Amino acid sequence: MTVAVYLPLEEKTHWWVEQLSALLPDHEVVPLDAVSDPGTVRYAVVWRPRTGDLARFAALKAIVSIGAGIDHVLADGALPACVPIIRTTGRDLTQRMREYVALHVLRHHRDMPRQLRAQAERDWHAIVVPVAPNRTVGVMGLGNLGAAAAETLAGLGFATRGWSRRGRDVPGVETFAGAEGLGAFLSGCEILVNLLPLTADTRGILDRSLFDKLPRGACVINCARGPHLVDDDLLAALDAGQIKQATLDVFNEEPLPAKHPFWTRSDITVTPHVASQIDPGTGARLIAKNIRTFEVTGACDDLADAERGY
Ligand code: NDP
Ligand code: OXD
Repeated sequence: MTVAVYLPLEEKTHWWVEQLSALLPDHEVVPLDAVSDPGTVRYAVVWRPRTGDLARFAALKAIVSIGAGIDHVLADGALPACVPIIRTTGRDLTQRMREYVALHVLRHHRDMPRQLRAQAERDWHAIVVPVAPNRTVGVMGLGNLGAAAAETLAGLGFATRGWSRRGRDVPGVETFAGAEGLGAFLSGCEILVNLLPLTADTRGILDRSLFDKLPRGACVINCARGPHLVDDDLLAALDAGQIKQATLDVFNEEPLPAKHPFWTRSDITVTPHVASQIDPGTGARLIAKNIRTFEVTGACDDLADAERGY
C-alpha cells in the first residue's frame, strides 16, 4: 500500500516522506512524482497539488491536506469525485493562531504602527487608546481556529463578536449567524479578523461593501486565505481612511510578488503565510494517526465536507 506525498517544494516533500515513513511502517511512503505503480496508491498527503496529480490514482482511499484548509485540494480541476478529504488540525495549529491573532489585534488596538513611526522621528508621542472592554473586535468564522481566536480575545477583555454560517456559542463572545446577521456583526467592529474557509460563498468577501459597513478607521486582519480579499478595494479603503491599517498573512498570489503595492505601504503589515503553520513534528504524527484510524474505521474526526468546501 502506497502513500504518495506532494508539496511544491521538493525538500519539504522529502522531509514529510521521511517523517511519515517512520510513523507508517506498514506503508510505502514515497514522493508523488516517484510513484511507479499508481494503482497501489491508497493515500495522497498533499499541499497545493497540481491539477491532475490525484486523478492518476484509481484506488485512492483518501486525500490528506497538510493544513486545515482544503481549498488548495478542491482547486484541482481534475480532482477524483467522492474521495474523502482529511484535513490536518490540532492543538499546536490552534495555539499558534491564538498567538498571531492576539499579537496583531493588540498591535492595532494600541496603535503600535503609529508609535513606531513616532520613535523613528524621536517624537515623545503618547497614544491613549480605549481599554479593551471598550474596543469591539470581530472574528469571521467560528471553527477550530476562529472560535479559539475569539475566546482568546474575550479573555484579553475585548468586547468580542463572532460570525459564522450556522451560529455557534463561544463563551464570552456575542455571536451572529448567516448573511442576515453580517451587517449587525460588522457595525461597530473596530478590528476585524478573518478566519473563514475559502469557498464560493466567501471568495472576495473582504471587499468594498464589507469595508463600508465597518466603522470609519477600522483595522482588518486577514489570516485565512488571500482570495477572501479584493486587493484593490482594500487599497482604496485605506487611501480613503475608511480602513486605518491592515495585517495580511495570506495573499491572492503567494509568495507576494515583489512589485505588489502591499509590500511598501506603512499602513499594511505583511507576514508570509505564517500565522499558524502545522508544526512539522506533531503534524506528521497527526497525519499518521488519521491515516491509521481511517484505514481501520473508514472515518476520522478530521474528515472535511468537500461539498461544503471545508
Ligand atoms: P473550520 O472549518 O473549523 O471552520 C470554518 C468556520 O467558518 C465555521 O465556523 C463555519 O461556520 C464558518 N463559515 C464557513 N462558510 C461560511 C459562510 N459562508 N458564512 C459564514 N461563516 C462561514 O475552519 P478552521 O477554523 O480550521 O480554519 C479556517 C481557515 O483558516 C482555513 O480554512 C484556512 O483557510 C485558514 N488557515 C490559515 C492559516 C494561516 O497560517 N494563515 C493556518 C490554518 C488555517 P459553520 O460551522 O456554521 O458552517
Ligand atoms: C492551513 C494553512 O490551511 O497553513 O493549515 O494555511
